[in-house]
Amino acid sequence: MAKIRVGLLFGGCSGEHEVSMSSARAIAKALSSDQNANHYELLPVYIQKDGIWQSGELAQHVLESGKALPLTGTNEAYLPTSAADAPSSSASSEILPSAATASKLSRVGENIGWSEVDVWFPILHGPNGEDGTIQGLLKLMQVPFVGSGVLGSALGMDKIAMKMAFTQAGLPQVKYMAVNRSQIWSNPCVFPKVCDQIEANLGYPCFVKPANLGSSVGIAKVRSRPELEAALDNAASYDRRIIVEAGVVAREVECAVLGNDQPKASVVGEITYNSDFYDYETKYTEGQADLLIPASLPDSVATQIQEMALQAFAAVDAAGLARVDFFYIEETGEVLINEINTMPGFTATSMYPQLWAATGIPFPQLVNQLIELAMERHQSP
Ligand code: G1L
Repeated sequence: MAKIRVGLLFGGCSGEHEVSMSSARAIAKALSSDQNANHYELLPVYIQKDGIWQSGELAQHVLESGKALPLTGTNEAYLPTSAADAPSSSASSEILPSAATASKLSRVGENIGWSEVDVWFPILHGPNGEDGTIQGLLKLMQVPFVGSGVLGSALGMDKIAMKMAFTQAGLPQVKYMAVNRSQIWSNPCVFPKVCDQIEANLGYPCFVKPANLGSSVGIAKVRSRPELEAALDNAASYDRRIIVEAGVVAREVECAVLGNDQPKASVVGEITYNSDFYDYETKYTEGQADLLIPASLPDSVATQIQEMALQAFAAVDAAGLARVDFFYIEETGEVLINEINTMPGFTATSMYPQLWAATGIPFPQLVNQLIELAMERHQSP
C-alpha cells in the first residue's frame, strides 16, 4: 500500500515558535517509529519567525536539528549537504533561493509541494495559526488536516467567544468581564467606570488577559486598582479584546478529548506549579510545573470533569483533539471550566499525550488516530 504523505506544518510567527518545533519533532519521531514508518512519509514545511515558508531539505534540516533559522542572509549555510556544497552561487540559488527571492516565492507558498500532501498536521499556534486562518487555508485547498476546523479553532483561540459558547452550553465558569481596547485607551471618562465595574463584579485578585493569544504573554494577576489599570493598559497593547477573570482558589485539572462526532475523554490529570500562577515562564520552563496523572480525585468528580470536557468539545465544534482545563474547588466540590485548547502542547512530555498514554493510547498510536480522524472528517464533513 502506498504511504500516506503527512505534511507537517510547524514554526510560525507566534511566541510559541519553539513549542511548535518540539511538538513537530515529537510527531515526526512518532511517524517514523517502527510501527508507523511503513505507513507514512513525512513532508515538513517550516514557517520562519518572519513568516517565510520553507519546505524540502531546509525544513527537514530545521526539524532534525530543532534549531530555528536566522532571519537574514541566504540560509545556505544551514543546508546539510548538496545545496550548501554547490560550486557556484548561481547554481546553488537554483536549488535554494536567496532569502530575498525566497520571501517572494514562499510567501505565497509557491515552492511548497502542496499537491503532494495527503493530510496536514498544522502544528502552529498564535494569531496566525490557531485562530482558524491556517485551517481556512487547508479547507479551501480541500485536503484533510488534523484537528479542529475554522470555527473550533477560532472559538478555541478567543477567550471571550469561548466563554460565550460555554455559557450557552450551560457550563459553569469563573466570573469574567470582556473589555475592549477602546474602553481602555480612547476615552478617559470610560476607563475609570470600567475599572469600577471590574472591582464591583470581580474584585481582587483578578486576572487580566488578552483575549486572543495562545500563550500567556500579556497576562497579569492584579491585586489593586493601580495594578489593574497598568495590566489593562499592557494587555491592550497585545489585543483589541481583553478579558478579566475573577481569581479562584482551586486545583487545576485537565482532561484530554479525542475523536470527532463520538469523542472520548481521557483520565483526568492535575497540574501543580511553584510560581504564583501559571505564567509563560512556568508554562515552558522544565521542572516548574508538575503533572499528576491520574489526578487524585473522587470518582464522581473525575466523571463530571470528563462529561464537561466532552460538552466543551461539542460547544466550540472542536474536532480531532482538545485539552480541556478546569478549576476544582475542593471545599465546595465545584468544578468550573477554565478553557479549551484545540492545539495543546504535543511533545512527548506534554499533558495531552501523557493523559492518553495513561488511558492506554501510547504516543505513536495517538498520532495514528489523529490522522485517521482527519481523513474521516474530510470524507464526511
Ligand atoms: F494538528 C493538531 F493535532 F491539531 C495539533 C495542532 C497544534 C496538535 C497540537 C498543536 N499544538 C501546537 O500548535 C502548539 C501550540 C503546542 C505548538 Cl505551537
